[in-house]
Amino acid sequence: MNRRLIAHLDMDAFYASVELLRYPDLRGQPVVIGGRGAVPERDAEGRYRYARLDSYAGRGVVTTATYEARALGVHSAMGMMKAAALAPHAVMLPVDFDRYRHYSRLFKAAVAEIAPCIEDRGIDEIYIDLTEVPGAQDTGQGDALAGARELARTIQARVREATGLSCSIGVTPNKLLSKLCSDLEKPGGIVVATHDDLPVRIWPLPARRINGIGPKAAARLESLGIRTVGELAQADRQWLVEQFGAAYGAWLNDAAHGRDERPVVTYSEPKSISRETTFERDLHPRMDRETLGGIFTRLCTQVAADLARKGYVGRTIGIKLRDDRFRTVTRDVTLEQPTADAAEIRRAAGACLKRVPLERRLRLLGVRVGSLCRPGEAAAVARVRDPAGDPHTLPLFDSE
Ligand code: TTP
Ligand code: MG
Ligand code: MG
Repeated sequence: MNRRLIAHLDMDAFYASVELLRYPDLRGQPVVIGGRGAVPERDAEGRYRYARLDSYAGRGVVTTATYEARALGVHSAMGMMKAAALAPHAVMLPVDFDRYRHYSRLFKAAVAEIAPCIEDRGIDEIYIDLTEVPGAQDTGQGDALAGARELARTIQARVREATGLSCSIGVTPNKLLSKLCSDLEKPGGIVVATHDDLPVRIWPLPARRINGIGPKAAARLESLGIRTVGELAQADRQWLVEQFGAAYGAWLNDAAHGRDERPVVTYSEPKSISRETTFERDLHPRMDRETLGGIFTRLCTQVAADLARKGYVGRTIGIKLRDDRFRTVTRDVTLEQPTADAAEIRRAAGACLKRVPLERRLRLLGVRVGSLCRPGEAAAVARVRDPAGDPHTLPLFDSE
């Protein structure tokens, strides 16, 4: 039987690397992507003039940074002001999602030419099932994984050829380990590993590096004296079940031992489509009523356009508010019929808003549409739903 070979591929400093393609003179420099600044313009000699972080004032966050900026302590999700304190001379570039989406499609298409079984995990990463790809199972002199290694190199080279960008790849028997391994030798890394490599390569890592151990679980583990994956692996399975419940406890034990049988799922429907915005300054529900109303309507219009572009309608309309104390509130409502209509979304979102006590200034507003389906399926879904009464049995109907 074929040995299971699952790859995880993640692009290196993705947004930043895409920007460096058009501003190659920035290579080797600390660069931070974030905020809504202006696109760089050329001076009289034709050289780009870049904004520096120390000129930034506002509340934007860093989406990503080049490895040179990371060396100064800057990282994703850090406030731009804080980043400016660490790296005042770093170049700052505004985000350009359309461009990143374009390169995302390009690299995925390039991989698909070599290995078609791909699970899309977001803008800059994918899982690839290499098990059946010709050559993947080849063994070389003293290297049972020579074929896998060679294939990973081929994929990496093909991605570079198609996009000019570098990526890192982990290849192991499963998704969990591959996701960990793709991150081990970034940038440009290829890590091929088996269960035998677990003690040396995986167990020293902090437990929170495992996809599925979030900040809360990590803190809980830490309070129980478990910091590394290895320490987690040593913990008694039954004890973990007692601490974390049957499902999660058992999963923690499996994860620490590198056990994961999840298949590579080649296609997935989005669960919801949403838009949100953080204001330049906190807005007061009454004093800034008009401004807020305008932003609210615009978010609904954008979500409606996103739905139309992606070809979905949705039944659950939700809102998200965050106040000046960072308290986040969500409300949603489920409609009789799914919709992609901006006015209808606006009405439903407005009804949700009425259910929130608006006492403090707001810093963020978001609108989402969930329970998505394709327009043609809407009627069929509604029909099947009634007698069954169980939305989970229905294809393409994710009740979240
Ligand atoms: P990542 O793959 O997490 O990061 P990266 O590609 O920038 O760097 P690495 O080499 O470590 O993989 O995320 C992919 C892109 O997603 C990233 O370029 C920007 C965006 N992003 C955010 O907008 N906010 C975030 O908090 C993170 C983590 C990423
Ligand atoms: Mg990445
Ligand atoms: Mg990623």
